[in-house]
Amino acid sequence: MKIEHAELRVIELPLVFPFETSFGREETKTCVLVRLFADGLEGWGEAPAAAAPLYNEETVGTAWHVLEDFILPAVLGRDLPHPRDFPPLVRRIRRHHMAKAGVEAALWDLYAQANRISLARALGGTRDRVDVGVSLGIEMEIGTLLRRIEEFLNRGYRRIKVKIKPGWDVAVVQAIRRTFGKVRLQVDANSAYTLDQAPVLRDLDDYALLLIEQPLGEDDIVDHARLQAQLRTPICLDESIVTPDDARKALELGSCRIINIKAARLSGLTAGIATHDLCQRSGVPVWCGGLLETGIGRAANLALASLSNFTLPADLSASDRYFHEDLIDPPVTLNADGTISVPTAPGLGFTVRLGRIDRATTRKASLGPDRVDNPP
Ligand code: OSB
Ligand code: MG
Repeated sequence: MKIEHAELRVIELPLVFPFETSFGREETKTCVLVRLFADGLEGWGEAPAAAAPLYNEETVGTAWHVLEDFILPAVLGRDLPHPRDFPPLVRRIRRHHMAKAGVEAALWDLYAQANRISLARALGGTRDRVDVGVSLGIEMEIGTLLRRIEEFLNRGYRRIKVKIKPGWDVAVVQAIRRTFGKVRLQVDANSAYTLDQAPVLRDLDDYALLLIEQPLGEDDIVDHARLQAQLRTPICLDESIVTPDDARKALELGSCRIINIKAARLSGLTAGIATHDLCQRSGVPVWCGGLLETGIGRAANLALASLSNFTLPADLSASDRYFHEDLIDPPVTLNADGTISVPTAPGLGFTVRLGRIDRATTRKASLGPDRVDNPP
């Protein structure tokens, strides 16, 4: 299909409650949304770069710049029969994975709509519901976190992930185990530790965690291999895996036993599928991570998580865990069995609510083969 026109937006949406990780605290979700027009259809994608370069090196500002000046000019006016034709067009643009992923997601949405199939089916998904969990941030006091966990267990979540950092780790996990018994539990350090802190991470071995996510540096698979050799708990890498080949190398080195797949971190759904397939061939389980996406990004994650080797619960929660009002309808909801259903309608399988998106938009531009900036 020929990509006729594109629209870029920065949106800001207040979170239901602040989310604090070892790298910072967010009260508002900010990201770039990509809307592509082709053959009378429109496709939507989310580039989940944040306001500041703290999770990775991208920001909404860098994503906007690279989308406007490099990525979109490579696709506008072009005929792309399949979304897989997109990555080669932008391969020479180094990194900027989230920016690329926003366009690729919109192309997959268009492709699935044009073929009257769900995005999940277009991606090769096999499941009709996905096992999910909730990711909870660092709080001022352990009691506050325990109350949050209780609230989410009552809502039906069956897997809890908590953020850790030095000084907010073993005591927190111990309190969770004391209060909630053997609930499925995992922790995420977002690179807050160094190898000389291995003894603290070894103490976590006593708490039957599903995994420890990204304990060490985002660019360091060597020390992760040293650490994994000292731990019984599986290490799962998130930030360190930005290409399918990174996954191969980390597995070869023994840097982790599980991989978190976020299509946006990997540059798009195609690279997400490739990473999934590589892990599957190696007998390594994967799960679908999240970046507090709006319904637009979450719908794509949900479709991806329906592939067969996503065997651990996803960081995909219902709309009401993130926002008072999501950008899609119906909102994402949790089933009684702690799963989320994968939509079967064409494309994303949800209705994108343009009025709500307009109200959340803080910056907008329209780009065509002859481009018009900031139309009225
Ligand atoms: O490391 O998994 C992470 C959110 C923002 C940045 C990094 C991470 C996260 C999450 C949120 O854990 C998961 C979700 O979207 O529910
Ligand atoms: Mg993580």
